Amino acid sequence: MRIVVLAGGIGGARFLRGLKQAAPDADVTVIGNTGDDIHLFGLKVCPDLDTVMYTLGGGINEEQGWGRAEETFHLKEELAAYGAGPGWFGLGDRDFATHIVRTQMIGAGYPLSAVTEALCDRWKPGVRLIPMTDDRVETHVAVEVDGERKAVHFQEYWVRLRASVPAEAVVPVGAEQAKPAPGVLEAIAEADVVLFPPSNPVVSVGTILAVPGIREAIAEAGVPVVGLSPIVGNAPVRGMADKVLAAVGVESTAAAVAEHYGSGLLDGWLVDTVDADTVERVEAAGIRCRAVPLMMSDLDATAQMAREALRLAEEVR
Ligand code: GDP
Ligand code: FO1
Ligand code: CA
Repeated sequence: MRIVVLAGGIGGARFLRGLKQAAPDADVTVIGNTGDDIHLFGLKVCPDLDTVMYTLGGGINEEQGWGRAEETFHLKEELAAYGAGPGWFGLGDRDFATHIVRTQMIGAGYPLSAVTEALCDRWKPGVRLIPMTDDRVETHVAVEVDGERKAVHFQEYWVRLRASVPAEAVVPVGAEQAKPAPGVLEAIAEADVVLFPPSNPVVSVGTILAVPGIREAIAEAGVPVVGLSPIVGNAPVRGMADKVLAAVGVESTAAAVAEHYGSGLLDGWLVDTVDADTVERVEAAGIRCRAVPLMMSDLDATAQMAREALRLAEEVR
C-alpha cells in the first residue's frame, strides 16, 4: 500500500512512528512543511523536516519533541559571547551539524529535496521524506506589538513571542510562486490513501496545501483522504494552534478544523472520544467521521490511531 502523509513537526513525526508500526509493509511518502524554515547564522534550518527525520531516525530529544537527544549548546554560548544572536532560538551543537551540511550542499547547487535525501541516508527514517517545495517559502505572521502592526517570521512569533500577541494574519510568503518539489505530485498521483496527521492545520498542513498544485493533485487522485484532529476537547493537545486558527477565523474545535479543510478535500476525519458529540456536525458537512482515542501517549496508542485512520479510509473508498 502506498500512503502519502502531509506532515508538520512533532504531531506529524509522532504519528508517522505509529503508522510505521501499524503498516510496516506500506510504502510511506512524507511531504514535509518547509514554511517554518529560517536562516540563522548564515545557515538554513528546516525544523519540521528535521523533526520528522530525527524522530523516525532515533535522534530526537523525546521529551522536547524537537532537536537532538543528548544535546549541548557550546556553540550557541560562544556565539552569544560575541553578541551574535538570536539567543531565543535554541540551536544545539549536534543539530548545527545538520544545518551546516544542508547549507553547504545548497551552496553547491543541490536542491533541498536532494539535500533532504542525503541527510536521510544517515538517519534512515524508513519513509521517503520530501520537502513540499525546493523553493523558498517562509511563513510570516502579522502581529500587533505595542499598537504597531508588523510582520514577524513564524519562528519569532512561535518561539520568541510564544504566540502571546494577537495574530491578525498568517502568510506563507513565496508559496504562490513555489512549485512542488520533484516527486511530490507523482507520489500523490500514485497514492492509495492520503493522510493528514494531527499536525497544525494552518502553519503545517495549510502551508503545504498553499503550494499550487498540491491541493489539486490530492483532489484529483481520487483516493481516500483521511485526517486526524490535532484539537482535542476544544484545545490543541500541545502548542498554540488555537492562536493561528483564530487568525484565519477558525474556532478551535475538531469539527471546525474538519469544516475548514472541507468535504472537497477530506473524505474522513477522526476526532477524539471526548469530542464524540461533534461527529454529527462533521458528517453533516459531508465528511465521514469517527470518534476514537487520539492521544499519542505511547507507540501502541499511536499505532492504533493509524489503524483507525486506515480503516476509515477503507470505509470511504
Ligand atoms: P509542529 O510543527 O512541531 O508544531 O508539529 P505539527 O504541526 O506536526 O503538529 C502540531 C499539532 O500536533 C498540535 O496542534 C497538537 O495539538 C498536535 N498534537 C500533538 N500531540 C498530539 C496528540 O497526542 N494527539 C493529537 N490528536 N494531537 C496532538
Ligand atoms: N522550539 C522552541 O520552542 N524553542 C526553540 O528554541 C526551538 C529551537 C529549535 C531548533 C531546531 C529545530 O529543528 C526546532 C526548534 N524548535 C524550537 C521547534 C520549532 O521550531 C517549533 O516548535 C516548530 O517549528 C513549530 O512548528
Ligand atoms: Ca512546524
